[in-house]
Amino acid sequence: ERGKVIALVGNPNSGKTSIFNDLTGARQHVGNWPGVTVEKKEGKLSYQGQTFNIVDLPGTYSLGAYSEDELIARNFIFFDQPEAVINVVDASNLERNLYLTTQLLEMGANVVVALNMFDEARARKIEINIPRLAQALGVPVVPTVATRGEGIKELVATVAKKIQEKTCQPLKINYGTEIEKELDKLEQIIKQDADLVAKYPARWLAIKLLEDDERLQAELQKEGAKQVLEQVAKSKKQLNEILGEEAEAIIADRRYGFINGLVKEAVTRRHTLEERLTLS
Ligand code: GDP
Ligand code: K
Ligand code: MG
Repeated sequence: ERGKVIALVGNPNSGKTSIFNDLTGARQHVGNWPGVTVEKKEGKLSYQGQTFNIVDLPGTYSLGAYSEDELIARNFIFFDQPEAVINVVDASNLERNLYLTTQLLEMGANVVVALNMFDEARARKIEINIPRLAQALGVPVVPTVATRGEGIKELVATVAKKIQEKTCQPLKINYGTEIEKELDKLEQIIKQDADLVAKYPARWLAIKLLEDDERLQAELQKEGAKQVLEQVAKSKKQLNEILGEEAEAIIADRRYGFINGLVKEAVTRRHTLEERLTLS
């Protein structure tokens, strides 16, 4: 019987492996992802009579189709369907790390954020309003210091609870009137294709196609999803004419705008003592 699977996802050096070690101790197995030489680490976690399989996914900044690592992470989330995803975030580098977080949330993954390197953030006087961040993202956020095992118990309890509740709504970033209009059109056509709907959330797929995701385009071509691809081409042309830029660039811009607003709302930074001394 397959135990419940929890995947660890995060930017390189966010502390994924440290959290993995905290969760699994010595109960680890190192192998390879099928067909590639990328290392795959798995381990077991026992909690209140349950056994969870923890999978450490390759470190990645995004979930596009630009590298083997990104594809492994994204395919694992869609096709292996882990019960939960722990998104390890470097609290001292929040804005950059949240790019991946928003992608996971748009995919509809069942996410809990481990706000790791919390000691680093504290040392640099970065103050994060955790309830506000959690509310804006729509998922639980647990501060951790993986190297000292701090916050790990809370993290496990939160993930176990999240798995039980199974309440995940994909995050909906507003991409602006023009793009939303094209996303709606695309979604309608995607929803007529039962095979596609069974595999991917329609809105996510629509966004990725406007972003020129090559793997998905190739996949749709192979499966003969002609109507969807035709609408993608039309929408891209339309957006380019109205907005004077590639849809891909505008979508990235809006996503960064969303993250920027989020950080402004949830993070304040006081000057460190050294900075105050040099300022005075
Ligand atoms: P990964 O690349 O995401 O797997 O990150 P690692 O677990 O290898 O951690 C990267 C570096 O950050 C290592 O030197 C860790 O010892 C360190 N590290 C991990 N978590 C923390 C933390 O919470 N606080 C601090 N200060 N360092 C950490
Ligand atoms: K590393
Ligand atoms: Mg690692």
